[in-house]
Amino acid sequence: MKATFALGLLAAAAAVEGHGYLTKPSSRTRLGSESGLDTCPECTILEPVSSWPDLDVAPVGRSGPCGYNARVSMDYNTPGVNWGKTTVATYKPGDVIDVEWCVDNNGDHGGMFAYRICQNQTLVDKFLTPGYIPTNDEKQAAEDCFEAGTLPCTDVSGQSCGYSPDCSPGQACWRNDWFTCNAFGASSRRGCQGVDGAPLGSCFTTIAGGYRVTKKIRIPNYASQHTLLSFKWNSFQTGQIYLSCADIAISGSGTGTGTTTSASATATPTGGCTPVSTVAVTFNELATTSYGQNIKLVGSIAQLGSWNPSAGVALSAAGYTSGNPLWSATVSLPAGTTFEYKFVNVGSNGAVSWESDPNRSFTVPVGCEGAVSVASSWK
Ligand SMILES: *[C@@H]1O[C@H](CO)[C@@H](O)[C@H](O)[C@H]1NC(C)=O
Ligand SMILES: *[C@@H]1O[C@H](CO)[C@@H](O)[C@H](O)[C@H]1NC(C)=O
Ligand SMILES: [Cu+2]
Repeated sequence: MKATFALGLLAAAAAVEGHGYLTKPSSRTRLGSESGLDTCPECTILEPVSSWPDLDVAPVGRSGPCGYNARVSMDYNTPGVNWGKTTVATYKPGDVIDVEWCVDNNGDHGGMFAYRICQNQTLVDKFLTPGYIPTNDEKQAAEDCFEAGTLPCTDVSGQSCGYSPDCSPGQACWRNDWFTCNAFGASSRRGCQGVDGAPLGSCFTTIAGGYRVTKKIRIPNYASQHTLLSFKWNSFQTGQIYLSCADIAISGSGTGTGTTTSASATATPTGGCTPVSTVAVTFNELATTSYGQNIKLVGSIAQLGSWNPSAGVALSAAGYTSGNPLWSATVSLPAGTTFEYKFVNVGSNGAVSWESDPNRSFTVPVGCEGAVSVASSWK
């Protein structure tokens, strides 16, 4: 009896110490810490939840995809004093970039972690609005989108993507799209700190000093002037999940948008590839239409009809369902072209209704990617 009781106390003590957060690119949590408002950036915890072996089952609740730090009552799902209002890094679609999180010396619970991007701007915008705290339903809807937008380890060629030594074949954690920490009970290079084997103090935590954990991820072929990179670490030892996010831009132009505040957040080109001159840009627009109506793409360049709807590009409804009213078209455009555009709804009698202002804008990426896609919803 006594032994069991003592073990219970130990487990409870372990559960309130340590932990980790996204440091590169600079997460909202890191900026909260650097502003002096968050006295324990590694303490943004979602608990108690089922974090293992199924990495996807726990609802995020108020933690949302950006994290809630109950210790300092800080909700990182809304812009704060010096985070969330501007982007901290600008990447290009297809870039392979270095990312880093920091695990505390007292709270290295092992397990697995992932980086995610939600490609639905409507959902993400809720997290970019100063003064607005998303509801738990909005947090969960965004989390589901982030889960669907997991950036697989296996997307980066040359990166080794192993299975968790604490997971067995057949368990839900037996997957290598997520990244894994080393064995929780290993005698050397154990847990998450063992991934890099970096020295204590190689990143900042407030409890017992941190160990950096670095990986590479590939930015998807998606464009947004302001979106979020969410980090999620599922603990093996405790029923805990750690969430944090960073404000980033994904842009073909790579200039004039956002500011890079962390040198290591600078995008690293994939290298060794041949730049393309023409890019196939696929526009995926969600627009609910009734029978006889069609969606067209009209914009400032000749390829998009020079703002003349009759000369615009007709979208296809081949992928349209009532649950996912998808219209799409692919247009070949010269790399580096910048243009404005809108979608129009053309009725069966030819009447044209335009999306609301402002105009949308896009710059075709310059680089090695021959194809990109742009997702949007009728506005
Ligand atoms: C994006 O989210 C909105 C709001 O939940 C939803 O209505 C829309 O269908 C989503 N778009 C896609 C492409 O899933
Ligand atoms: C959108 O572009 C059209 C054509 O250049 C222009 O007339 C209109 O003022 C633009 N709308 C906004 C809100 O800037
Ligand atoms: Cu912990």
